[in-house]
Amino acid sequence: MPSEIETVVIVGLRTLDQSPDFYEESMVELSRLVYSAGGKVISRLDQTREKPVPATFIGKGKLDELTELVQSDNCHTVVFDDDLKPVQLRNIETALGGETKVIDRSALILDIFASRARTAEAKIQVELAQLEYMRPRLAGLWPHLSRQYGGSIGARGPGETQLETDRRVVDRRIAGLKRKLVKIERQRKTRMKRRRGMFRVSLLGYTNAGKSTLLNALTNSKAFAGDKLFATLDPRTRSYCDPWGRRLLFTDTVGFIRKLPHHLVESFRSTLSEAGESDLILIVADASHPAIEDHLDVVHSELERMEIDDRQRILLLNKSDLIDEFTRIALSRKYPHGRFISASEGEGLVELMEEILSRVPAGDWAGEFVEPVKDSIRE
Ligand SMILES: Nc1nc2c(ncn2[C@@H]2O[C@H](COP(=O)(O)OP(=O)(O)OP(=O)(O)O)[C@@H](O)[C@H]2O)c(=O)[nH]1
Ligand SMILES: [Mg+2]
Repeated sequence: MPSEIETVVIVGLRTLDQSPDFYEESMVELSRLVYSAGGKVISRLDQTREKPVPATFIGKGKLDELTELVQSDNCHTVVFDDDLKPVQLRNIETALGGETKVIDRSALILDIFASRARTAEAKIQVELAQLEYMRPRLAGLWPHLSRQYGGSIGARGPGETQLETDRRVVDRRIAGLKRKLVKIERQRKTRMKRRRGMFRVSLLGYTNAGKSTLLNALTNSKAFAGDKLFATLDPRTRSYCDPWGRRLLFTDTVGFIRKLPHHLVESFRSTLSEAGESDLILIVADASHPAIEDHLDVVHSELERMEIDDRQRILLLNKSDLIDEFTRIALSRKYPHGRFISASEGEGLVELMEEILSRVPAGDWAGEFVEPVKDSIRE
């Protein structure tokens, strides 16, 4: 029902070092993130400035404009495309009258992750990232709340005491979650050891590029794929048996996105470490997306950060069914090593599988596939 959908105004600030195209893509992506979180963008506000205003992020005039917009459209939430400092968050909330929720892109992404996490591991990883994100913002929260409860008397003392208590509670919880993750990590290492000796392929790429669809097509399985950002949070590993009885493992991964909150990257590091153990990386890109170049930049810088940019890889220009001949020629000039495929329509998949199999080194590794791993593979 329309009245139940959260209505959102998105706000962006283009600093002069950002190209208009880059900025525009980021804003379009922010709308998709809002949609993926179950909200609906009803208005958008943009500002170009040399740099953000320390106290309020956007300028005073824009903030007034935002206040008017929020009131006239009766909107529930304002989402900023960049991270807000605690003080900025508080000042903006106050300017908007305290009734409207104000969040930034990181909080929105964390929210989507929280709603998608299914396995115990993903839930812990997301909660950890949320707490780490929230911790420095607690400081802003308390004076704000005490003001709401009226007057300034006692606002500092109890506020600070409460803040300390809250910080301790959050710290304890963070420590507990980290301990749990270490345990899960150990189990993961054992599982990965069992998989040694098998040829492992990881699918990496920007969110919505088609990784899960490709995993399904290559291994004839049914991992969830959907036209939402971050459809996959609990990556699956599927096995594939080639005509000679050799078994390969394919692992799907969480998609990347620009400005991915670093707490999330940190807590998902162990999940991504599986990719670090792989023999071959398939980089999946959405060839039909106008920002494919930016997407690949984000993916490559994440690979560098994960220190797996030295691995054998194949670049896949997916969704080839959606592009015209002109785009195809332009992309093949730009990415001469890229392979056009369509994970959903099947183009290029047989050839891709042949290419993958040709990279499996000869040797006796295939002999190690005794019965086994089935259950651990289908986690
Ligand atoms: N037309 C077309 N659509 C595709 C193709 N491959 C995937 N899609 C669609 O693109 C959307 C995203 O696909 P997913 O496989 O979920 O993408 P993903 O990379 O796993 O995304 P995340 O899990 O969010 O990171 C879905 O709606 C798919 O049906 C393709 O080759 N052609
Ligand atoms: Mg997926």
